[in-house]
Amino acid sequence: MTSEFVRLEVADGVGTIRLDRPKAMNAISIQVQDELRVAAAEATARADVRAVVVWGGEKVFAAGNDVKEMSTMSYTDMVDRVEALQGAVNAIARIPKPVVAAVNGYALGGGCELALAADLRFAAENAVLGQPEVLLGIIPGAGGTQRLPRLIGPSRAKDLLYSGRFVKAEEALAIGLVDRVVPAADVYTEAVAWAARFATAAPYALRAIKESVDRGLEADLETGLQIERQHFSSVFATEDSRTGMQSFIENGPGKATFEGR
Ligand code: DAK
Repeated sequence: MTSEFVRLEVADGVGTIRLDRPKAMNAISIQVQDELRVAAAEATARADVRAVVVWGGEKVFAAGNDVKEMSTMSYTDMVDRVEALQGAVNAIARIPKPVVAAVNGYALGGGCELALAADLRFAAENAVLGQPEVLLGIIPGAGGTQRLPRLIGPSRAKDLLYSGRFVKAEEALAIGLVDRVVPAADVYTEAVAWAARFATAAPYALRAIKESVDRGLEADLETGLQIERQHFSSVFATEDSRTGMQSFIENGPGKATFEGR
């Protein structure tokens, strides 16, 4: 499939999933959703992608799902599409590598949900986030009612979901919706710098951490600890675990060169 609005750009171990539909403020149409899934699959599969940045460019992250397209869809159209639609954002959430969203400008509705699917979010000082679906008479459908309360707590999430109000970067930082606020010109480079730290890290250990945290958060503590035990044991099957521990013994902490095996 040739992608028109979403591309994966890879440099120095970091893959950037770049949304590029500027005429419609990166609105996430069905085509964009399909292309996001393809990009997520490629970022997952490629061994030269060790960490991922999701970025919408310097002006806007994404103003939401494509309202014009959505307004033409019937109930049965939506029943047929809903899993695929949610699947695009889930595909980003399930990339088994560190993923950071770099948010310039608006991240609204499906755009905010896309940012929520990342492991963390860096925002520009001019970033504006929110879930304004209720103002359209609909609700978030790509994880907003689930990932947002898990991230910022149910009361704050309901305030945002019920009102549909926009949240500026400063408030987003205060409530934990974003993790770092930087000047607009620096958001992407800061996100790439964060991701680049993992280009030489042990990828199967990172994968096991992500899986343990994400799956564990969906479960009770005892189940989460069991998930952790399984992943903890499984990383002992990697060459990187031999390399890492041997390097510590011989050279001290943090000096291992990992082969990613
Ligand atoms: N969809 C389509 N076009 C959009 C758009 C969107 N979400 N947002 C902006 N645009 C278009 C505008 O229509 C306009 O197009 P032209 O008139 O030039 O053709 C162009 O982008 C520039 O927008 P504005 O003229 O409005 O620019 P402003 O700077 O004045 O305002 C704004 C920017 C982002 C504040 C405003 O455009 C706005 O409020 N946009 C809508 C934001 C919104 O409501 N977003 C939530 C959409 S609902 C699902 C999964 C997920 C979802 C649904 C289902 N399933 C799994 C089933 C998610 C739903 C949503 O995201």
